[in-house]
Amino acid sequence: MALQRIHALLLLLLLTMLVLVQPSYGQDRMYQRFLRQHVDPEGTGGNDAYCNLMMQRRKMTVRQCKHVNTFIHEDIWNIRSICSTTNIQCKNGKMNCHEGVVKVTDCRETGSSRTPNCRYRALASTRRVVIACEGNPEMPVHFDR
Ligand code: PAX
Repeated sequence: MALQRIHALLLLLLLTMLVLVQPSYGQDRMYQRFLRQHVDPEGTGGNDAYCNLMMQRRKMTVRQCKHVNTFIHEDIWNIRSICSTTNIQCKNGKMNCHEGVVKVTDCRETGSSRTPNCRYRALASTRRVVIACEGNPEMPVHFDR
């Protein structure tokens, strides 16, 4: 009887912990969008063809050509670890931004670009980036600069 109660209590504790560490639906949706738009750990990036293909593949050319987009070439755990660095101010004034140095490809739309044939100029570098994070545990939800 006592053993059954302990089992029930342990199960309840486990379920409570699972609920607590789950991101909310909205945050998870924003995190998934961040992954789609900004994370490409395998890619080396670097040239215009990469941007032209990836911007289309990651669905940023559907209704209009997204003007600027950065792909980060780092493991997702490295990117998530940026969220545990000191809070800094985002462009919108919120204090949930964090900075880190990562390998990136910045894709910038060219003058001749027209949807659906969006065209980009690529710039590969290792640079300081600023991302906004939310949730508990904190996860990236927005690329600030
Ligand atoms: P977003 O669309 O601006 O923000 P992006 O990376 O796709 O970002 P919704 O529900 O759509 O409104 N947001 C935030 N959430 C939490 N905390 C803070 N501080 C915050 N700021 C914004 C994605 C969602 O995050 C919310 C925001 O309201 C969105 O939620 O850059 C425009 C885009 O270009 C990218 C980054 C932006 O796209 P802009 O004009 O603001 O500078 N981008 C920009 C990039 O990829 N690389 C770059 O170098 C630059 C400069």
